Amino acid sequence: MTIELATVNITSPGRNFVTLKITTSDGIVGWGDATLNGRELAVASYLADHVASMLIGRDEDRIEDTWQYLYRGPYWRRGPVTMAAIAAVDMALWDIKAKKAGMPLYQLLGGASREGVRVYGHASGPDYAALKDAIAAYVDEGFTAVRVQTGVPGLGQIYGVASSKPGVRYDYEPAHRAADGSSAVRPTEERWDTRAYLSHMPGIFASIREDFGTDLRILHDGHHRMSPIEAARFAKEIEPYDLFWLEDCTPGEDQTALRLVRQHSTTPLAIGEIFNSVYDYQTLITERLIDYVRSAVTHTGGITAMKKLLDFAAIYGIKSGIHGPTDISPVGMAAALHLDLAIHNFGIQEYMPHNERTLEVFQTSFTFDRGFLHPGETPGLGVELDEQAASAFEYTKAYLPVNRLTDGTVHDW
Ligand code: GCO
Ligand code: MG
Repeated sequence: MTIELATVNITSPGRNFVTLKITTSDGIVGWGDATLNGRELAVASYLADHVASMLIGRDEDRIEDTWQYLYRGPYWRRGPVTMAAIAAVDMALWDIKAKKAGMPLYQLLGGASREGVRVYGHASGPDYAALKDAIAAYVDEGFTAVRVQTGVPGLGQIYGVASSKPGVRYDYEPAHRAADGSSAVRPTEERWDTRAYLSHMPGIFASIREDFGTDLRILHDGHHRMSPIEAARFAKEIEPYDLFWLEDCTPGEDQTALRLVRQHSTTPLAIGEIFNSVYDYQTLITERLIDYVRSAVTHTGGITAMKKLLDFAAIYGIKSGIHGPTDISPVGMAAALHLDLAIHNFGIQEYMPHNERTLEVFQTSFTFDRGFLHPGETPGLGVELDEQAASAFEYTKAYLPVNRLTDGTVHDW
């Protein structure tokens, strides 16, 4: 059998998703997530204009060969657009192979290494009172791990913190459309002051430990906003609050920056959500500068590449912490869950539940129970895109915000 058709679906049930559909000559359909937040159409074009026709007539079972063909073939390597496109093809082919085998994908990856996948939720609030409510709501639902983000006095809206009070959970949306809901023309802008942040956050962690005790796993995302020396000071100062991890404390592209942080602190470090290749981790892993690998299956070349990356990390005792915000579609999330269940060096999985409209468009078979997810027993990835339902939600351009210091200088985020 061969691949007969490869088409790209773009839908926006509250936020944008790009999904690749591969159909085999005997009618088996596989799905792959190709969503790159704020640059969705670039990946859609890469797939539709440059990859789809090459797939036609290929043997759908030759996943490794297809991966190498798409990675080495075009000469231009890596980068989020290319690697998201390759990821979508890879996921769709694994979906097809597992459907043909009549097994959930995790079985083909070696079978379950655990009963469920521990997840962490996103708690945030403009101030500590709001953050405390949000954490309490997660604890009530059975979550054993929570990422905590909060506003900083003197600063306005900052990334990762829900601004309004839509409910107890204070959900936030990482990308913004225009105020009237139409396509955004340019990103919104936020203001940032690292000094204010560094003096505010340790007290927040102290309050959380006081209110919630020592059992709860607390995670925090620095979102690339600190310099190496600031990150070193911060990581050292928050050691008494026993974080599960401090994520993206410095800008990701400088792997050696984490040497300085490591020299000064034992706070566990996680990095990698903007990485797209195993080479982005070469120094970090071989020098044991991190504790958790944060790549998304969707942005790192798919299941084939993630399995290799995580096996490489395992040799150095480094664990997984796969990226799972709402800009990863349910297809990408399912791919993560199958890997999480199968690999030995699983650490934790990020879980930001999708909204109801998204879950009408993508039918999922994963289940949540008291802080743990399971990918389910449906053959394949266990997610189907309802193209009819998807067609009701037209693509609407949305952008992640840009970050500036209080004097107007463009800053990392
Ligand atoms: C996280 C993140 C996300 C990203 C987002 C960008 O840890 O989940 O930092 O919120 O910023 O995925 O598109
Ligand atoms: Mg992050």
